[in-house]
Amino acid sequence: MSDPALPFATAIDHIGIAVDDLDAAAEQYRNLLGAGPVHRERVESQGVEEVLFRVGDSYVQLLGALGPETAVGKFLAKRGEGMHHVAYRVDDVAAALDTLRGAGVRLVDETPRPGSRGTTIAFVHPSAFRGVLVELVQEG
Ligand code: V0V
Ligand code: CO
Repeated sequence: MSDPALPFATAIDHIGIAVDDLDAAAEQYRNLLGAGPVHRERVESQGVEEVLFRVGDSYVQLLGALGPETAVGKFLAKRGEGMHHVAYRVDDVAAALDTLRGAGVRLVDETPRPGSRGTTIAFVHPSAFRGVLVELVQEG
């Protein structure tokens, strides 16, 4: 079914977790993971503030909503705190989007956009991945 010459992704970049209180959640995760956050950033275009923890070559991304009408704000109101998305690291987001589009997968973003840490990202609709919202992340 899959072509080993064409791996979809090179790693799990991060797991996004929606939280009500970013400061409290960051403190709790610092104690649980035994290490402090490596990054904090407001991404106005996505309506979030994030706190990142490093785990191996991947991150845990705590997400606070910048308002009730944002993606994470609506998620929190509907479902409460919990896992919000899985982000796959890819070499080329635009190419990965083309591949998925060609496979008939429903996209959220038709074109790549800026993420945190200077990354380029795009979201794929949860219906394509069995109820899990998927993000594609290109570093650098
Ligand atoms: C909503 N649904 C989800 C979901 N959010 N399912 C799984 N995971 C999620 N995160 C379901 C919801 O339960 C409904 O299911 C259905 O989708 C429609 O829900 P809705 O509340 O009406 O939401 P929509 O359709 O307005 O928006 C859902 C999408 C939206 C996924 C399209 O959240 C979106 O555009 N997300 C992409 C942007 C984003 O999430 N940004 C924040 C992270 P039923 O009830 O119909 O079954 S920013 C980030 O990660 C950054 C910056 C980074 O990493 O660098
Ligand atoms: Co993310």
